[in-house]
Amino acid sequence: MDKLTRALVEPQIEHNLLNNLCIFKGCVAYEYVEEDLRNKSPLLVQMNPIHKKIPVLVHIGKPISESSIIVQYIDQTWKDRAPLLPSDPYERAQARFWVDFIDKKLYVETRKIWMNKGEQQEAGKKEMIAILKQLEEVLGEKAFFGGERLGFIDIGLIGFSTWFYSYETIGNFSIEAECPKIMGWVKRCL
Ligand SMILES: N[C@@H](CCC(=O)N[C@@H](CS)C(=O)NCC(=O)O)C(=O)O
Repeated sequence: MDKLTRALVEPQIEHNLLNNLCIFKGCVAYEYVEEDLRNKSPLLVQMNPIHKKIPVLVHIGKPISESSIIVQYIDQTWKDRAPLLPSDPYERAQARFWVDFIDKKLYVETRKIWMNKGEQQEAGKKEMIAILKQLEEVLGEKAFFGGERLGFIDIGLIGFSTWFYSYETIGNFSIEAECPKIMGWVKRCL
């Protein structure tokens, strides 16, 4: 049985999100293992000796690390049951581009909101809203970034939404007011 050391997303949204993904609907058996990051298990250290971070997917005894690499591995391994990336090479490249954009930009800019006050915090808020507006354009009128069903970009972004409430509280602003389409998408995902 495969072991999924913590899922691809934050635990509080895990179960609802996983229900949306065919791979986790019983098509593929897996075991979910919680990690205490203050007291990392020997399994985690053994399976991800370079970064010692979650998530790690262990498939047939072999570990795969880094969220977006895990999702691409799942897509390729269970393509018939759980296609997550587009089949068209150009569209696939575009999906990878946006996940890379989310990974590189969103975390860095949103950190400014909770790490700072005053001008730097304001700059973080402005940048976060600009990033989300950009992503709203990518979403367009589709239900999900992947179209009718969750795909690579949806999985890449949804984990960040668990922090939205904290950013809004710390930064005293409303993401819903600024980016209603993104908040509508979050609700559809969950
Ligand atoms: N780039 C990695 C980041 C993984 C990551 O930062 N994991 C955090 C938890 S969300 C972690 O394991 N932190 C423990 C540590 O840094 O020691 C990915 O996308 O998988």
